[in-house]
Amino acid sequence: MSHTVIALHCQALIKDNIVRATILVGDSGVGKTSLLVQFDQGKFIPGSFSATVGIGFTNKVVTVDNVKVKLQIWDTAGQERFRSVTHAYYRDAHALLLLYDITSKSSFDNIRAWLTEIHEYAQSDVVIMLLGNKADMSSDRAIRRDEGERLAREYSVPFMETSAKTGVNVDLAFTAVAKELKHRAVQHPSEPKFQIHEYIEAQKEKSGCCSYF
Ligand SMILES: Nc1nc2c(ncn2[C@@H]2O[C@H](COP(=O)(O)OP(=O)(O)OP(=O)(O)O)[C@@H](O)[C@H]2O)c(=O)[nH]1
Ligand SMILES: [Mg+2]
Repeated sequence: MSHTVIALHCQALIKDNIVRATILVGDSGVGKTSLLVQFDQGKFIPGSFSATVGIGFTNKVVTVDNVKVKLQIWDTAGQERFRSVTHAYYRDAHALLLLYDITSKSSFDNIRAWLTEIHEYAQSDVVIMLLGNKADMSSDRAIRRDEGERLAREYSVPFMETSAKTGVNVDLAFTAVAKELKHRAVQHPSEPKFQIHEYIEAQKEKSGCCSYF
């Protein structure tokens, strides 16, 4: 085999096997595990809340522009006593979904502390997305959507409201991250740069369109 053929062959292998680590973080009870179960299995298990102990692992393959992106998703425990376990995973994460609960002001107020922690422990180029979860609970809403949008703008991170219960925007959150990671890994010179903010704005389901909000 010539060098060119070997190089092309290796490139194809890399293209077909993009593996990227994505970490879910946020206060206990905001719905990280529920979001992941909805994304992975398409279901929501109502009932008593069972807090994650330590960390959970799920692999999920997302196909982006005919390229398979394997997301290794790390579901962290939000409880304070597991914080040192979470810290150990930040460094190897390529993407990070940061959640708050739209019915919990304290989970929203803690986002700034989470971002400080992320900037301290994670890689500087980590893809960050802010998610306001439990968007189906409109009657208990404590944080308006525009407050989430404003905070996200302040930190230049994309934002959307999700519901692990109804599934609203759940696939989109993970797909947008997978697309960003794929474009970073395989950037064709002729291709325009992927704009995650624009993609999300065009795809997301907003208040007004759905009865959930
Ligand atoms: N209505 C509604 N309830 C939700 C949603 N997401 C999670 N819940 C509920 O909120 C509670 C906490 O959800 P979890 O997914 O376990 O929360 P977590 O963020 O993983 O919590 P830790 O593992 O302790 O960090 C559970 O009772 C869920 O059923 C949602 O989108 N809508
Ligand atoms: Mg959990």
